[in-house]
Amino acid sequence: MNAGLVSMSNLVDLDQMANYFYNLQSHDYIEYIEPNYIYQSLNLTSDERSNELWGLKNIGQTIQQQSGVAGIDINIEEAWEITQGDEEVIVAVIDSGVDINHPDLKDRIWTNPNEIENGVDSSGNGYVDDIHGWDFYNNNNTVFNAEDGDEHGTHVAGTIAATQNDIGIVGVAPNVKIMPLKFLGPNGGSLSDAIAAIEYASDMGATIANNSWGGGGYSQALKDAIDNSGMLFIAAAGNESVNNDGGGWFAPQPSYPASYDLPNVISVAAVDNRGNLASFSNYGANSVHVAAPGVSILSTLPGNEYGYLNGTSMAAPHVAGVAALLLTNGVTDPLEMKDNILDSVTPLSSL
Ligand SMILES: [Ca+2]
Ligand SMILES: [Ca+2]
Ligand SMILES: [Ca+2]
Repeated sequence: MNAGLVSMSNLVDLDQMANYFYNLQSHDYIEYIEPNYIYQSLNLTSDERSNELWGLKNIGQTIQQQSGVAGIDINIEEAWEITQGDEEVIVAVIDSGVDINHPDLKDRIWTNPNEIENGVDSSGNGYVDDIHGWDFYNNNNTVFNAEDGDEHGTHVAGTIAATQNDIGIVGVAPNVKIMPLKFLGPNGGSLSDAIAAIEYASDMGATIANNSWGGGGYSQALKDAIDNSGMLFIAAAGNESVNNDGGGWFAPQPSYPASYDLPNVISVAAVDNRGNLASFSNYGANSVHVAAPGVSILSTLPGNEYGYLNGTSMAAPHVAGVAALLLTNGVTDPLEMKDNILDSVTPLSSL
């Protein structure tokens, strides 16, 4: 006879339990007896607030007053059994600035291997002292400016790659590097700066770019820059609650850059911790490819802070992190990365 499993769901006093086992175990036909332990779900990592990262691991925990549905997450633990990323993998964050001194980000920031701080363009790429990227908004090498805010890019960077340590949060791909490319200031950014940032990312070795920004009309120049970049271009679908496929009176035009019909673009909608499309999220059966966690997302904020933000801007970096794990695992072609991501999604009835 095989070992039996005894349900211990009823509370008993210890003496009673010991006697119960003693009597059973003395039976000739029973090899051993063990209690059917009830295991508690452990925190995702030792990072202090990892249990708040429902997008990575949703066990039904309540986040900002909304209880989740277990399993509505990106299933990160299975991916991490294979890889948590590699520092050779560079994800460009084309956004506002990134607080490169944040304790959860400082070890995750890309460094230009051919540049030194000496007042001249040592690396010969047209940018002077671009040690950790470039600020296209202020046109200098300071990729973080507290006076500009720079919360947005800092938050996005944390979702992609915050360090696994004992503090704060952990990113989707906690071993990869972030290339901070700032083109958004307090009042937005320009088309020409966006294009320059995309070209920089591509030229300097990023294979994946996160683009949690949008607005403006169709631009052939921007479309060409994305097309020619050779990168996987992950773009937030937008937060206007409209159908990016267009056609309706309320959606006179799609949301760009997410809606450029290019093979290397992934457009990302946002879902909440119950698997529902976020009320603000754009959608589109043809023009939006995937949805990812984008409501009540905890991540890094400037000045050693953490906070919750909502938006398709928060969903896109979850996908960028997944792409970075794929790249680490040998999927080097951006179009293959996209196919892998689109082929591995779990259908949701809300979508
Ligand atoms: Ca340079
Ligand atoms: Ca230099
Ligand atoms: Ca951390």
